[in-house]
Amino acid sequence: MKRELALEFARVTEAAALAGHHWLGRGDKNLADGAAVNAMRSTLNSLDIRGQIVIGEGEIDEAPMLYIGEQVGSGHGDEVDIAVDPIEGTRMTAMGQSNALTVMAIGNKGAFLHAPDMYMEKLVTGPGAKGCIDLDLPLDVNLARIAHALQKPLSELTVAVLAKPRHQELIGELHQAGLRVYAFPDGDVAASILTCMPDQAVDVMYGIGGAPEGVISAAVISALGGDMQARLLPRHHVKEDNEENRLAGEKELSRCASMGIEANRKLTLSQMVHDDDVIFAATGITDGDLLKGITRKGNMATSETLLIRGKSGTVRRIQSIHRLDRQPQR
Ligand code: VTB
Ligand code: MG
Ligand code: MG
Repeated sequence: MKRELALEFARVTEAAALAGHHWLGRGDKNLADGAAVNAMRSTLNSLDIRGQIVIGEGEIDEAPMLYIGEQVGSGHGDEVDIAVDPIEGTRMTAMGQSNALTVMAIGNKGAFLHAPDMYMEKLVTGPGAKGCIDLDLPLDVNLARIAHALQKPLSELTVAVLAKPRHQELIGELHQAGLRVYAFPDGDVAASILTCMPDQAVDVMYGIGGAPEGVISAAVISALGGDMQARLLPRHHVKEDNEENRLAGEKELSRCASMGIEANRKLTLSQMVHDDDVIFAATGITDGDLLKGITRKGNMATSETLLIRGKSGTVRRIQSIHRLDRQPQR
């Protein structure tokens, strides 16, 4: 992949974040998502790449997707696989809450695991504890190993956990065990990245969220030298075990079978991302721990983008001022 492409991808997430931000606080997740999807698609199509969407999103959020298998780009140039989440945090965008972002990971053909849109259990840690995690072992063993690797007592370990009902008991247990919990309402891609950022307190991210976002997280965690393991879970093992969820879960399991991956089985980082030549771009839509959100004043908008190249491990933050009255016609 040509290095110059990295900046082009930053322009893609900027465009999607700006479009999504237009619907900030208007109570409609799908309008926000649709706008971000359209902006992402048209910006991607303006690039000289032969791209294929391998990770999109849809069923979990019932969102308008950049669908899996969709071809993007001019049809000339590098052949790349693309994993997208045009808005990670549609609810936050619709409700005017923090931590919403646009994310995208690009790799060479075949770089990413092709996972169906279902739930995924994820355990993520930074470079300091790489090689210490094993999702087949109990969480407390993993946390003890991570604390040991980071040379700190468990009481100094900060674990980020999605604050969903399914994790309530776990959060209580972590408190009981004397750990510090960062319980965040939504957005586990951003929370996963915090584990690799030297200026952030989060050491571990654990919990069940979306599988597409899990593969995107794996791409950026591998680029940043952190570690991650995961496990695909059918809906009825995550949500209430009722008929509707069991039916949906059975469907997910048969999709797994047809894609040649097993659910309920540990996936290592290298099984999710096969190649470290990845580019990751994320632009903040609303203010968060990782990125500043979009601001608008008349025809001017500002954005902040995180741009990471796996090959060099370089992390860039790009602050932009956009003139909305001078956007190119694509
Ligand atoms: C959300 C969201 C996450 O997964 O938790 C979602 O906040 C799925 O969980 O960032 P629910 O269906 O229980 O809301 C993510 O989108 C991604 O992992
Ligand atoms: Mg989304
Ligand atoms: Mg999402």
